[in-house]
Amino acid sequence: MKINQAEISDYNQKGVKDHNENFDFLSNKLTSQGKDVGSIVSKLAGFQVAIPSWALGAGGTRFGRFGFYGEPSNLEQKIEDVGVLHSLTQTAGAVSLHIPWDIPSDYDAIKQKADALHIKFDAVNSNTFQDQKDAAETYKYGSLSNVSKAVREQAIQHNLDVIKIGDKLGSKALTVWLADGSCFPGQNNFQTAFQNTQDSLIDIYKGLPDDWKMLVEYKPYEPNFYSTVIQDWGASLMLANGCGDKAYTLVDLGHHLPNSNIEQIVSILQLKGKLGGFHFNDSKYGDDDLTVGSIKPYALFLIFNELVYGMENNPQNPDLAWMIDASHNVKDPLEDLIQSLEAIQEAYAKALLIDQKALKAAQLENDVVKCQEILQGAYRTDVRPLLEKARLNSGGVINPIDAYRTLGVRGQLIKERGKHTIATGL
Ligand code: RM4
Ligand code: MN
Ligand code: MN
Repeated sequence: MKINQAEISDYNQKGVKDHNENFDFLSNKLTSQGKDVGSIVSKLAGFQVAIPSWALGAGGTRFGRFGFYGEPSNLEQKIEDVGVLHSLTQTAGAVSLHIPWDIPSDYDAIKQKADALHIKFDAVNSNTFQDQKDAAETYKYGSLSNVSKAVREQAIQHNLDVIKIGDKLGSKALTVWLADGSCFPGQNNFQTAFQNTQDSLIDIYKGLPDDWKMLVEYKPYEPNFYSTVIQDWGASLMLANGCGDKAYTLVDLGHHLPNSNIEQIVSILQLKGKLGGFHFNDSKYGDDDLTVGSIKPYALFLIFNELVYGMENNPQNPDLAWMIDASHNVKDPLEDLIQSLEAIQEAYAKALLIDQKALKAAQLENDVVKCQEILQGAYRTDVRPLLEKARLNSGGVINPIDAYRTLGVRGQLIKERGKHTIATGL
């Protein structure tokens, strides 16, 4: 299904008066504080976040999975779903594929479909955490870190194949996330596992086209519960440095132990020019993959504060690969993703309101109270009219969730696809 421009304009008519009033009020206030509202709105409009191909269907837990009607059952339909998100929000202009869950059967057709919907192919993700049918070797005891050379070679080859697939679609980055680790003390030799991983990553890195990046993602636990080989940003950074200039650390917000100061990690990686990508989600306990901003919106804002600072002051970093990495157990996946996109834009907009000069001055004077006032003053602003304006300027809708429901998108998808389709993914 495709949402056309006439439906969008029609829908916007009912909200445009309110929007204009709210926007003018906020814009006047911000302008009187010396803010450049036009530039904030255009930064928001330019901020595009990739949708992971595995998050368009219902997720599940190890206790079960409750399907969601009208799920996309092939890659074409997944791209159509991203198209729906993009036409409503105008901030989801990319898709990130997980291989082998989503190998295109007809590359030209997929590229055409994506082009027509203004969707680009972001980083491609390799999967060496599941065994594939007919695979010669098993990943039960690890992939790139495995004690067996044959297993490592199979995993290296898979990553090289993923690069080839991504290359045909126009992707420019490979994301490597490893489940490798151990469940019990003594099961693995930490040094051997780390060294094997480094050597394997170097072999993959050698196959990276010149204009590509390798993004090394870390995670402290799960599915292994005693140790993970790439457990934290330090391990990721060491491995990236061991590969070379085109290798970077990828931060997934859910991949930290409770109370980690993620904004500080982000900041230091940017200082070192080694922050390459970002997976957005939210969590209460572990890798919960919940809707962005649903649990800790202030932490998200603080992370964006560092990102905004880094984007302005650390040109040593590449353009970051932004992606939502979430899973949906009880919500309509598309509604959940719309909420996540909105939360990202909101945190970004609030961070853009921070008066960086005043903050620096207050820091130099050790005026702790003023520092906090500056941050919280920005955080407490209701920036939603700015988001609406950015969407309207780009041809999107004023209120994406309301529009999704008013246009009856899920109902149409069920009519087209039936009830019992199942999307590939987790
Ligand atoms: C992992 C990690 C990866 C994602 C897989 C599906 O926990 O977040 O980024 O590819 O899940
Ligand atoms: Mn992730
Ligand atoms: Mn994860």
